[in-house]
This record gives sequence, C-alpha cells and structure tokens, in this order.
Amino acid sequence: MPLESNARIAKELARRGYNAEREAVTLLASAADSTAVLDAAVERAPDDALRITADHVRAAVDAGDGGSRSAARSGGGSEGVSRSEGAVDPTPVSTPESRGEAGESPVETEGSAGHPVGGSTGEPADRVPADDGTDAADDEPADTPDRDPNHRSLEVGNDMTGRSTGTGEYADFVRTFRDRYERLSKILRGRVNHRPAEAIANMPGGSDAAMIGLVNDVRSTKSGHWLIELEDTTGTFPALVMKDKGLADVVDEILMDECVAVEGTLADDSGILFADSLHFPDVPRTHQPGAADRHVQAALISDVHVGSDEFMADAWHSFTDWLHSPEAEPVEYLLLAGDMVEGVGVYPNQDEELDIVDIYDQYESFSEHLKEVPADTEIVMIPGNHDAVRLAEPQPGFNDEIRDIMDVHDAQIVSNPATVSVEGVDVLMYHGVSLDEVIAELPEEKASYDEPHKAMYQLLKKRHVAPQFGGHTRVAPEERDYLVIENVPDVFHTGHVHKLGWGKYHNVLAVNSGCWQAQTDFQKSVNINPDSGYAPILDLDTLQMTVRKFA
Ligand code: D5M
Ligand code: FE
Ligand code: ZN
Repeated sequence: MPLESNARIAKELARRGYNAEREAVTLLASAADSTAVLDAAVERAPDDALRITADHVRAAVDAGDGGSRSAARSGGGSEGVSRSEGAVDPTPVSTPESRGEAGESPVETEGSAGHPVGGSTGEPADRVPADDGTDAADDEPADTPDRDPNHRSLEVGNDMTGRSTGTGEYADFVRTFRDRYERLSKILRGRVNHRPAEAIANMPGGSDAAMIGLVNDVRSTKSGHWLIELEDTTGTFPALVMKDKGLADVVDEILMDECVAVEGTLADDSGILFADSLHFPDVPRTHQPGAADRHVQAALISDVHVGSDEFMADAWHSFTDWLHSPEAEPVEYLLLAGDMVEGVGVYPNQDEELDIVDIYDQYESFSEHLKEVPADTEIVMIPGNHDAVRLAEPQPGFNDEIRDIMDVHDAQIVSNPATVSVEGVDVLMYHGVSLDEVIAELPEEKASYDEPHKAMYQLLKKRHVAPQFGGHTRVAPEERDYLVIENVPDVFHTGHVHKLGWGKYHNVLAVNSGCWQAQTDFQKSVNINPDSGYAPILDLDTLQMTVRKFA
C-alpha cells in the first residue's frame, strides 16, 4: 500500500498500535520511501512508546532507512522542519484513491442564520461574524500558529466523574432540587422583589407580590387562561396568567421543573397571584465572551457512532486527513460531545444495524479511529446516551476499563455535561438528550430539528441543560444539580439530534455539531435527515465559525 497521504500514514501507524505527531507524519510523507522509513521509525521507537515522534523519524532518515525526497532534514536539530515554513513538500491531503471520491479538500459550507446546511458540497463559506460585525476570516492571522503545547490552556469545570453520591433515595432528589432552586433563584433575585410562598399566603389581599419557584404544574383553564403552580423551599403557590396579558408567548416556553419568577397582584383572598410578568433566569444581553490571544481553532464534533452499520468511515478518514493538512494547522483542540460509539441495546432492534456487536470492540475501533487525529491535538470528550455509562444525567466520564481503551490520545475524558475553558473561551459541553424534549414540547418556531440551535437557546434561557424531570431525559439525583448552567458560557456545544445548526443567543455561540452516521432505519421511519460528516471549526480568537464538509 503506497503511503502517499498523511492520513494513510497515520492510519498505518494506528494499525501498528501507534499514535503519531503531526510533524512525524509530515516527515514520513515526504520521505522517498515512506514505508521503509515508517518501518525503521517504528523499529527505533522504545518498546513502551505509544507515539511516534518526529525525532524517531529523523533518526530513521539519518540512518539512511528510506532516504528523503525533499528537505525533510534541512531543519536540522531537534526543532526539525517547521511546517509553517513550507520546507516539506506539501503532501496531498487526500487522493481520490484514498478516499474513494473526488479528492478535493473539504469545502466550507453554509449554515446558521436560521437555516441548516444544504448538504451539497461547494457552497460558499458561512461564518458567524466577529462581535464587531467584521468578518475576521478575511483577516489573515498576523503570525502562523506554532502548535506549541506551551501556549495551550485547557481547564475543566463541573466534572462530576467519580463524585456521584446519589443513591436514588427520595432525600437525594430533594437535595438536587434544593440546589437547583438556590442557584437559579439567585440569578432571578436581583430582578424581582420576591417573597417565599409561605409569606405570600399571609400577605394582605390586593398586594403586589413576586415569587421565584420551580414549575410544579402548568395547566390551561377552561376559559383559556393558564394556571402555573410554583414551588420554593417553603411551599407551593398558584399564579394565574390571564389570556389578555400578552404572555402567551412566554407561557409557551415554560417547561416543568424549571426555575422562573412571577410578578403580579394577589387576589382579594390572597389565594392566587394574578401574573403581570414572567421571567426566566436567562443570559444577560451584556455577556462579554472571552477570546484566545492567538489564532487557534477547535473542531467541535459529536455522534461518531463507531460500531454502527451507518458509521461513515470514509467521511471520518477525510476529516482526519484534513486535520493533517497545513490548512488545519491552527486546529489544536478537538471537542467531542458524546456518542463515541453506537453502543448496544440503546434502542429496540438496534442490533440489526450493528457492524460491531461487542461494546468493548466498539471502543477499540473508536480508539483506532481517534489515533488518526494528529497526536498533539488536545481532545476533550464527554459521553452521550449511546456510550457505556449510566444513561441518567449527569453522566460520569466513563469507567477505567473504557478509559484504558481510549487512552491513545491522552484525552480529557469528563462528565456530561462539563465545562472547558479553552485559552480563555468558556465552552459548555452537553450531549443534548433534552433537546428532543424541548423540540417536542415547544412550538416549531422556537425549537425544531432543522434549527437545533434554537432549542439550545431555550436551555440557555432556562440556565439548565435538562430542566424537565421524569420525562424523556433521565436525571439522576446528586448532592449538587450539575445540570444548572451557573456561569454563562461563551460557547454552548451539543450534539445528539444529528442536525447541524449554530447561531448566537445574547452573545453566546450555540453549536449543534451534526454526526458521522448516515440515516438509520429508525430515522428514516420518522423522517429525520441527519447532517452527517460536517466539522464545525471554531476560531478561538474571534469566535467565528466555519463548517467543513467531509461527506
Ligand atoms: O439520537 C439521534 C436522534 O434520533 C435523536 O434526536 C434521537 C433520535 N432517535 C434515534 N433513534 C431513536 C429511537 N429508536 N427512538 C427514539 N428516538 C430516536 P441518538 O442518540 O444518536 O440515537
Ligand atoms: Fe447520536
Ligand atoms: Zn445521542
């Protein structure tokens, strides 16, 4: 097999159990006899090495194993060849043979602005503009990135892996909801002069009053008004939203168990509050997102579904191929929002569409695919509902057995949800199971599969990734409600619905990242057309995004 492309080299190394530095792969690609140098480099690597480095390759080249057809050695010293100087012959990122399709580099595709990607190649780039309204993509970065790990910073927050305390007892649920109430009511407290339920019941009839509580019940009355029951730590209290108050639009957005504030006037007998306004915790419009202080990018993906008959291996290879290209040099981070593998027994009759039936084998295969990603890429992964962790959220970040299988890349494996601060940009990662629920319950224009980012806006508004309890999304009680969005993120990254969509809500960039799985039989039966083989690439310095298509 000729080893003419970077991805082929990465794949061949992966086959032999090695991950490789980008520079090592580039050096190998530029060698006159890549196969011979690769053999020699592997030979030279220490027995316990997991990674082939540029030094291993250089040593092999210097020893004359395979020679060089370019200036692969001209960089000299331990620094070697700087890729950004173009000293190495540019190796084709992919060839028609290696991909089995037209071998052009991936195109940027349209997205956002309320419209999903068309799905065809060759469309113009669509970008989320920088905050000042300029399209920073047109400005070339002042200096090329150097992929120096010393410039990187990545900090994980809200990771509950290894911290699960819940036993499923009633008392655990009480504690979770108390924590939810405390942290979300704090956000609302500055905006309304609220009183506890108990105190409101004792206020004189006709007084102005406000209450903050978790939604216990929402019902429409015979006469077309709405009755909302709120609960706080002292009790429950009913609020009546009259149909002529112009609040229908707000009532439409209410989900059970979320935290809201209601302001209004007490009835004469102080038994009910007539609502004048309703507030969600929401994201302040003044939110100022952070930014990296150099040109560096993150690829935001999810739903790889390795092990499924429909896993799109070719698209994945094209993606990892591209990651090895000079164009992808700034992509130093890869964020993976769950559903690494297809799993087993997730849905009825799922086994009929499995390519790999054993869950561990699926992770082994996923891990082989992950090895194709340049070794010096920082990876963060959270689990999804197809992964081998408990289904109830928050989901801990895998057990040791699965971690061992996936350790090829030294990835940060954290819980679902979790936050990562990447060079000053705060990213909230959440797999997205509650999006199904938000889409099912809210009117089409507020949340739909075609515009998944709008459903994400709702979660930001509620400052909670899965407000409803006892519905479609399973929630496990913990001492703390890890699903509360306590700090406003700069970027909200989800997957799960297999639809690509992105947009900004009060300065927060919401991105749903599509998938690497073609349409399944189930999806066909319910008319879900997945957006497969896209990689949204986020500029961490401008928060502008470009979507690349690999299928
Ligand atoms: O979810 C992918 C999307 O498809 C998500 O919106 C749920 C939906 N889906 C897929 N299969 C099913 C079945 N069998 N029942 C209900 N909903 C389904 P994923 O997490 O990748 O399966
Ligand atoms: Fe999925
Ligand atoms: Zn999922």
